[in-house]
Amino acid sequence: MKHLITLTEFIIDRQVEVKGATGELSRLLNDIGIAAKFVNREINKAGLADILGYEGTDNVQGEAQKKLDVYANNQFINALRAGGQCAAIASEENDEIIILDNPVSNKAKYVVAIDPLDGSSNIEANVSIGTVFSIYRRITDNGLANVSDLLQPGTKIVAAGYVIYGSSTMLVYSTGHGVNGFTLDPSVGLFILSHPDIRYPAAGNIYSVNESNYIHFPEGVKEYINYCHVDDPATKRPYITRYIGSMVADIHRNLLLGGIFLYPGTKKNPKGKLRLLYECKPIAFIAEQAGGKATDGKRRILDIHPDSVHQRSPFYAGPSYMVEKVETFLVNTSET
Ligand code: AHM
Ligand code: MG
Repeated sequence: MKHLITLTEFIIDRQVEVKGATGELSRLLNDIGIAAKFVNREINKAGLADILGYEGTDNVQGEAQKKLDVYANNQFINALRAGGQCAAIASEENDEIIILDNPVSNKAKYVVAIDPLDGSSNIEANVSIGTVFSIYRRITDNGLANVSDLLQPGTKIVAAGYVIYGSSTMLVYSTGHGVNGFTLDPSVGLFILSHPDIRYPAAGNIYSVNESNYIHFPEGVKEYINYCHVDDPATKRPYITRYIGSMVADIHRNLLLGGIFLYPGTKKNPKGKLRLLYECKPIAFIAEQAGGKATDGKRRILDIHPDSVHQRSPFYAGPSYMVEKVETFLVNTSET
């Protein structure tokens, strides 16, 4: 039988690639992998929520899904607290950052920004959802971490990735040396290296956008969408529309099959919907590591210095030439 490489083995084998790593990052990544397995287990039985009975729910439609958000958040926070390698966490689920105050965490080198369960509106329809995570080296000294540790530009990311809970569950991550994907074998409970060195395909023909917002999009985005519709076999157009409405799932498919993901601003919400710190930046890190590009329509996402934990940003990610094409349509406008 071929030797299978588990996530844990891989993390340890590759830890030398990270400058200054002494094992803490490996343990932190491993903790995220373990928490993801618990979350995966709960997601797999989400359809049974009403039958099995979730504590505190009254069979109200949607309540179990809300619980799953909370469950995932708690699971990741508890894993990071227990692991002791993380000093503070920014989560989509919490207004304020969580400062882990105990003697071990106070000495931890890292902080984590996480969206524990993204695309949660899709749970009740049994559609893929995901977790998005990123790890930074803290900038404060030992003691209590603070928000400045998390408000760093994406260029400071030490490791980032996502978990997709789909027809298979996969964990995809990078420490800045390429992107690798691991598929969970549920029978043995191990993430196994299944997608080594993921790169965007050279040519893509998928575009993923919530086109129902078309009328509200900036003119440049409308023009780009019109460009996607044009019949031009030489450039593989018209492109194929694929939109799940779970960013992780849309990004993952486009990474493997070749496509661009767009979440532009609109007149009503000029910054779009997605959150810079824990949705856009980790995905931008993966996109770049896979040979692609991620921008807010004008600026490289990883260069943007966040002002606040929950700030939003327009988001375009995919193969470089596809993202650059959108940018050509946005060059003469202030809207993105
Ligand atoms: P959420 O954080 O509330 O789950 O929202 C984020 C999700 C993304 O996964 C997805 O790309 C986007 O919202 C879809 O939004 P829309 O329904 O506006 O197309
Ligand atoms: Mg989210």
